[in-house]
Amino acid sequence: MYEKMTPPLYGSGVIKRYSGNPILKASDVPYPAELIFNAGVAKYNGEYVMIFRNDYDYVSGSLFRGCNLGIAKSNDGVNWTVVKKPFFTLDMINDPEITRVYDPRLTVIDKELFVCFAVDTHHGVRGGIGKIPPELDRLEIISLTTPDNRNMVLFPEKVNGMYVRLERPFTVYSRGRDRFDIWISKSPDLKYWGESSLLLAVEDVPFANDKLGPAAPPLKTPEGWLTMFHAVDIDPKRGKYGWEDKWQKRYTAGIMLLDLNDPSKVIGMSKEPLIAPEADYEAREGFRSNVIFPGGFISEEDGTAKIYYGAADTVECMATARISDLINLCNSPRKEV
Ligand code: BMA
Repeated sequence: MYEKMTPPLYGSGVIKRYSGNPILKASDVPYPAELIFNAGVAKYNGEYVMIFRNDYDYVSGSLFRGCNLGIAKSNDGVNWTVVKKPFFTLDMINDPEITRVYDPRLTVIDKELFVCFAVDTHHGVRGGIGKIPPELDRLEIISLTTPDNRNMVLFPEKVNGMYVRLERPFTVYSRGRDRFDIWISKSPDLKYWGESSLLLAVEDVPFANDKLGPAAPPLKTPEGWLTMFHAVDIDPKRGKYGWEDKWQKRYTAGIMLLDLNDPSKVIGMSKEPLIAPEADYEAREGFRSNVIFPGGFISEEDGTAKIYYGAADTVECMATARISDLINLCNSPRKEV
């Protein structure tokens, strides 16, 4: 099965990488920072807000002693200024059970800012949802899943009176180690979640053989919810990429359309990656080369979208595309591979 995935993958021609990539890197951050990546981005109260992951104090292998969340602001979504102090550090929550909070995704719902995040604990990985007040100075936790779950993201509005989230449980026993799919759940209040169903399985995605995960809040379009995800293929023949001794995975971005009235139905999907690691800062440099990890998807008035993604688990990058082109990709027939 893995053999099939080894050929190079290329992203879609409708994507344009920002020529000044990366848009945020460790040297832009005014406190200890080594890897700046996997950010959530939202347009909120007249400006662009980004909350990014910062891994620092490198030990060896994949181990960093520190991880916090930083915050940056921008007037144009391109040029960012990092706020002097981190937005979130572990000592702000005084819970010895929690060892790390990371990979934030921001969603504005009814003019309020919410964040989903992954939480490592001594008893498994949990998906968190929190509210961020207008001062952007604290995280108010609303709910945490049971382990193992992460990569959660909220829709930007209720659908048929219910909040909706995408999520990625780790079905280690039933699906085998690393064969993880995207699920969808509903809630009346962001706290209690249910009516869960499978949304997209690894075998539905021709460019994945390992696992999938939700990316950024879906964009509402007349054709459906335009929804990005990440897709992972693993190739045991890959050896050392980046700083680690062994890194055999490749993360790409995919795109699909979900039914407007019933987002648990996938109504279209590009059968090829939307973004594959191709630029040096994605494919050849950094801590874990070959990683595209999208977390922000912002629609602009001119019909384009800004896509924000972590590259090589090292820097934060941006690409743009016309929303109509992205919709066409989801509706285009499968190319034979
Ligand atoms: C996933 C998460 C992400 C990371 C990716 C690639 O499992 O840990 O935060 O970007 O791996 O290393």
